[in-house]
Amino acid sequence: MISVALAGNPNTGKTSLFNILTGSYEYVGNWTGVTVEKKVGVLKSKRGHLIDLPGIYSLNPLSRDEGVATQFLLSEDFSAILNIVDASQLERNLYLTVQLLEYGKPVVIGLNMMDVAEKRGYKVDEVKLTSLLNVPILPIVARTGTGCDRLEKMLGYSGEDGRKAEPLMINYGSVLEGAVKTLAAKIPGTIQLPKRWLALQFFEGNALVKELLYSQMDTGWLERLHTETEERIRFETKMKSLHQHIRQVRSGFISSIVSEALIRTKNIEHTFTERVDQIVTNKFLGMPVFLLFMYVTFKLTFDWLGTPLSDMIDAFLTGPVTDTLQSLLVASAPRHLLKPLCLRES
Ligand SMILES: Nc1nc2c(ncn2[C@@H]2O[C@H](COP(=O)(O)OP(=O)(O)OP(=O)(O)O)[C@@H](O)[C@H]2O)c(=O)[nH]1
Ligand SMILES: [Mg+2]
Repeated sequence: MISVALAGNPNTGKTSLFNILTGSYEYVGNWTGVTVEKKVGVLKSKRGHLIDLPGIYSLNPLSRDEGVATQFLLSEDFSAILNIVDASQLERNLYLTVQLLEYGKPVVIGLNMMDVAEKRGYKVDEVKLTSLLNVPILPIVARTGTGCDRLEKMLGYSGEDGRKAEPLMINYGSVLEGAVKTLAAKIPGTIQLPKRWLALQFFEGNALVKELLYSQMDTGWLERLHTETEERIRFETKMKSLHQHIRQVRSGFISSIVSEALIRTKNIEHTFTERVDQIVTNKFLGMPVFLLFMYVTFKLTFDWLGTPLSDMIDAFLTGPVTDTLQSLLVASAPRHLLKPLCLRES
């Protein structure tokens, strides 16, 4: 029986693919320590289980919820990873893919949202991508199920025999490569996880990996190694941190792959949303635009609209509404009852 982890960025079609491959959930619970749903299903072919991991952009968790996928890689026994990639956001999605490939378990990539990519004027050359990443890649449409059966068959090839895949090797430069080797050699045999991946994640600042290594190794030595390596990286690469250096090397690797595997089929005019996005997410314009919107919202609420509106409502209630009610009451209710209470002055 194979056990496959379904991983990918948020909103890339994981649940759609999960439903197509399994039919239904066999088990729905919570991951330990967090209120994130844990969904496990049986593959329709009855070959094994599929585990739906929460959507993440990177294995370097920013919150406890995001840590679920990393915790899974650190503590669970599984045979393969099914990585779903949004073809219309290829560059961004490949960041997680690279981290998963560095782990060294068999990975199969389902290239989803091909229709969206096509609409945006892109085509992904999956044959090229397959050879560049050295991993099986299949285009799918998770919404309709197109290509999903073939993907499932590939999973069997990757995970059934429990063989290890060759991890992706990116060269992070002599300083970091040296430090990674030093650390990997010192990680005790009790931690039965890919040593190079652990070392890279440690230097990248992955809190869960740090916690694991600190619990079984000399904390002072680890901290010194991290600080010394970071200082040398700062000196040699002008990067601010190890995290930034690793991110930059990976992004360079991904850009070179994308430039070869992504083909522009037609020049599509930017949509209105994309043009607005360009302005509001701009490095320099973003914050002033945000403050301007906050100012306008504040002024609208309290000055331009709020005060005149509340004055109008007030005038309406104390004017015509009160007068009409007063006349109605005077006309309908017994005068001797109302007069002493509210109509004394009239
Ligand atoms: N156009 C298009 N839409 C798709 C495709 N696959 C899934 N979708 C749609 O994308 C949306 C998100 O799909 P989900 O399956 O919920 O994605 P997810 O990765 O589970 O999302 P999160 O759990 O929120 O991270 C849904 O509206 C799907 O119908 C596809 O191949 N093409
Ligand atoms: Mg989902």
